[in-house]
Amino acid sequence: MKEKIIFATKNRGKIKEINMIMEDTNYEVISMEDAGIDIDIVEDGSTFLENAIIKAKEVMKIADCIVMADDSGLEVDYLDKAPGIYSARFGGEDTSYRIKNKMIIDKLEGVEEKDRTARFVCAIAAVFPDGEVLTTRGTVEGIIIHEERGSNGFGYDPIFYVPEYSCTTAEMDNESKNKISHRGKALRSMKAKMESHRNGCK
Ligand code: ITT
Repeated sequence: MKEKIIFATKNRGKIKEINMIMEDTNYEVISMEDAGIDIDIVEDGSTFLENAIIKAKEVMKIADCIVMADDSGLEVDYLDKAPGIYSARFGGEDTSYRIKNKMIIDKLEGVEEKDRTARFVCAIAAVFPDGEVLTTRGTVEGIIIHEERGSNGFGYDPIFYVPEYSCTTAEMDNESKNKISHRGKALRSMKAKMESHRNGCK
């Protein structure tokens, strides 16, 4: 039987991507909602990693299995790496991504291609019932384009163009995005670390 992991997120886009990556493991990843956990977590860390640990530990207080969480976001170099850890709150928590994306595009008005560099960052924390914490991080580099393109993915995907693939992450299917994405990379590293942890290595 597969071992259960609760992924401490309310973001359905993330759960969809995570389940695809964890499919071939001995773990069954379930959302907080599926675990019947409905709590609001204050993400008051100063880095992606601190926030990921905060989320996982907060849920661990009321869970009986491994809890994993990620904190992720978009860093735009021209905006001094904003919105960064404030990506979900940028322009207001309840503001649609159509508007948030437009706000980023507007802030980069007139900015040359070479200065439109950005990256998605993802930090993942896995907290075990014995208190052990494993962490990983992944990034993907891209540029901010001038208008939204594509309807897959979520959040800032429609304005995040990956030159290597000549498309935005919203124009990739889930499988392709997972192969190159910040979350895909961080999660595959986490899979490897958990395998070593299972075998008794640090
Ligand atoms: P949880 O905290 O419940 O997991 P959240 O959406 O608030 O959900 P974060 O705090 O990690 O998640 O905020 C990340 C935000 O960064 C997310 O809402 C998106 O706006 C953006 N983001 C992260 N990964 C992304 C991706 O793969 N594609 C597009 N946008 C992404």
